[in-house]
Amino acid sequence: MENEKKQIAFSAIQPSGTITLGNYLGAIRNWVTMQDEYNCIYALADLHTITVRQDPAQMRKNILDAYASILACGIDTEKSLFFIQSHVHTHAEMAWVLDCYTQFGELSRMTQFKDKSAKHADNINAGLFTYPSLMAGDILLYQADKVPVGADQQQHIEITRDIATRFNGLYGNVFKIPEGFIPKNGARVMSLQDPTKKMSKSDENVNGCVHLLDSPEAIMRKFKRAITDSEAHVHYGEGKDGINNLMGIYSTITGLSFEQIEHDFEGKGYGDFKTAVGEAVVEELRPIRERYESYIKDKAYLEECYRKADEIALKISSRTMNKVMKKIGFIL
Ligand code: ATP
Ligand code: LTN
Repeated sequence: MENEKKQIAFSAIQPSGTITLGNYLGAIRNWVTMQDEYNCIYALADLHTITVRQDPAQMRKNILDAYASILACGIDTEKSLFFIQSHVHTHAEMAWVLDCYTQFGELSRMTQFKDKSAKHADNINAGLFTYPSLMAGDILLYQADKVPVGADQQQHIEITRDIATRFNGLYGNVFKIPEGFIPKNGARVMSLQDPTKKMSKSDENVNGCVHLLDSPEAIMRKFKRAITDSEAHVHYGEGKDGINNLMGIYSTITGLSFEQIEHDFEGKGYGDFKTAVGEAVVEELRPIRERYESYIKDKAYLEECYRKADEIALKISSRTMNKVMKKIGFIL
């Protein structure tokens, strides 16, 4: 964190269940690679998870599991800050302030709000609606330049930029206007059972979603059962959502281009290809699962990591928070 010349990257993930292959390929893998080039600040967005009802005991477990999993993916606490959002009170404060600079109309256009309110029709709470201003606050508090996320978060990055620009227009240059950092490959991993839908932590169909901590057997089974089409010819094309998705996953992990993959699987059937994709995923996730097993046993170490990061995050974010309060007219 010492090198002030480096740009700042900020991102967060909700500890709302077991981390998926989609979260990993779309976001976390980039968090890891960005650590040398950027000053990286990452958070577990636990405040965001209560927009959907959570069981308290399960939520406590999910938070620690997600913390250990992300360390296991390669987040190095010597290089990056990795803190817990609810431990840093400026996030809730900034969310309230930004709520008052965010328009009802623009929040109504958020597709995640529309999707989640359809899915949780019995609990369309105000937090679900104002979720983007909490997220905007997360990013703006740290004056982030880049926000590494999957493609589904593009709209939330746009609204963050709009809110920041509006605020700056009223009070001068308070916030850095951040940019999304969305990978070319892996930005939108689809469900293995319904490749028109994104792979999601909260998918009810367990076969559609590969979790970071799945056993090799479970991973292979899920890929072997992946929905494809009847053509049995490995190539990228319109109407081939299942194969396109598998090719995307394979290409992201191996670094092979789509042309190379098509060439390598010329004359081979979908069975061979599914096995190859499954094996590549198993090998990518194996060391992560192994490291997770050792981190999760050491709760004292996890606590030491997040307490240290929480404290620094509070210090950094308080600078922006105080500036915002002063500009608005609060007496400090
Ligand atoms: P939930 O199902 O609880 O809404 P989620 O699986 O969508 O959760 P988030 O915590 O909302 O996960 O997202 C964390 C990060 O992972 C974000 O940067 C998001 O863009 C990325 N991400 C989520 N799902 C995918 C996916 N299927 N493909 C690529 N990136 C994804
Ligand atoms: N809303 C994000 C998680 C999130 C986030 C953030 C991502 C919360 N705060 C700040 C980037 C920056 C999601 O993935 N659903």
